[in-house]
Amino acid sequence: ADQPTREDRFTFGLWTVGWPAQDPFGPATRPPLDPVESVHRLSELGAYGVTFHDDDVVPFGSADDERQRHIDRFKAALEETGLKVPMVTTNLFSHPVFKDGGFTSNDRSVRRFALRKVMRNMDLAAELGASTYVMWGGREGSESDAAKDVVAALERYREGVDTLAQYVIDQGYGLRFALEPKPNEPRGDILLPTVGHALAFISTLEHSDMVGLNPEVGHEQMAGLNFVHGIAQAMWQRKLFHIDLNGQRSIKYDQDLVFGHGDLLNAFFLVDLLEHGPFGGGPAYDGPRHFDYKPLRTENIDGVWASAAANMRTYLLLKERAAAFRADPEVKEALAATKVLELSEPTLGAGESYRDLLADRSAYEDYDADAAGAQGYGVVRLNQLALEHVVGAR
Ligand code: 3MF
Ligand code: MG
Ligand code: MG
Ligand code: MG
Repeated sequence: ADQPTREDRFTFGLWTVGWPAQDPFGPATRPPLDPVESVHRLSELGAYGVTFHDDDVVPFGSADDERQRHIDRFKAALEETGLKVPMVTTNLFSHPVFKDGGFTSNDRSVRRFALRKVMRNMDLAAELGASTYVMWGGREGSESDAAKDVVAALERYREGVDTLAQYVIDQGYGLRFALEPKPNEPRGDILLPTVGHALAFISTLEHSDMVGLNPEVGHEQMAGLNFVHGIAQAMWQRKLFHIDLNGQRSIKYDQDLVFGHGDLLNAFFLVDLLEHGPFGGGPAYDGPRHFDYKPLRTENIDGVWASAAANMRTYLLLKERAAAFRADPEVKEALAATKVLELSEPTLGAGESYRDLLADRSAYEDYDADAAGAQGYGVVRLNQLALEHVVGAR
């Protein structure tokens, strides 16, 4: 059960296994990896698909014939393996032209170049049958509050996303956009820093129905936030279009650890929510289980493939543990004792208005607040049951 199959729909960014492990303090520790090799290896490991930035497949600045040659090789590998490309994205962060941003660069010509770069890659995404187009605005931000008019930048961000949505509509592409929030790194502060900021931004868009989120575990945790809460809100607003799974240990640089190698208990509740939906009912997540991690700089190429396998195995183990947790009669009883399910009951009765509430003496005048305040919710017992399932003690 912990051997991944295509039905598990695990996907990997080409840039994840392909990261040669250069960092700000030292050069690469691994040779470059051919995307064609990655496709074959990931397929053998049981992955369902791969995702990529334009520049992961076609080096920036390639001439047209060179570009086509790269695309053809990549497509041939997809055909040989049967791997899918459910999501595609754009690199608007590596080339120096984007050092002050893509959609929100102060330089208008850069913004126009960025939109063209995205449109060109969207054509390829549609051709490969992708359904999600991710936008991570890693250079959209600033280090100085003097050097960026954030109000104007958000207006340009909105203009950019709406322009691209119109392009999708006019071309008849089956693409939806997923914005990926991140609080910082590489910019000192990045625009749309959290799930909540991005959801608020989406509500201002002309084509807001076509735009959702691609939240990343580590990005929310870098901001000290609870990823499960962020995912729950995205689900509640029907905006969980895609997900970046990985691990992060507290508020520090973006670690991109293997999934589960950060906050394990939070990862368990995440898998539980994705697989089963909310405790009180509601749809589960039905998109790809996408890993955006970095094989540690200490690893050689064998370690790269071992770490890719570790992501999937961890997910499957947590999925199995979550199923056991949900099926455990003692957990069911503890959930009821904690009143978790009572939260699904509307606060007002059917047809009841605030007038009826005002007339209900039992709700206020005769209410025993001290008795309600004295009750225990049994949260620790429930949490311990979860922990015991995670460590295999139950
Ligand atoms: C950076 C990221 C990005 C995005 C990627 C796909 C390079 O922290 O997470 O990875 O996930 O651009 O949209
Ligand atoms: Mg990350
Ligand atoms: Mg990231
Ligand atoms: Mg990511």
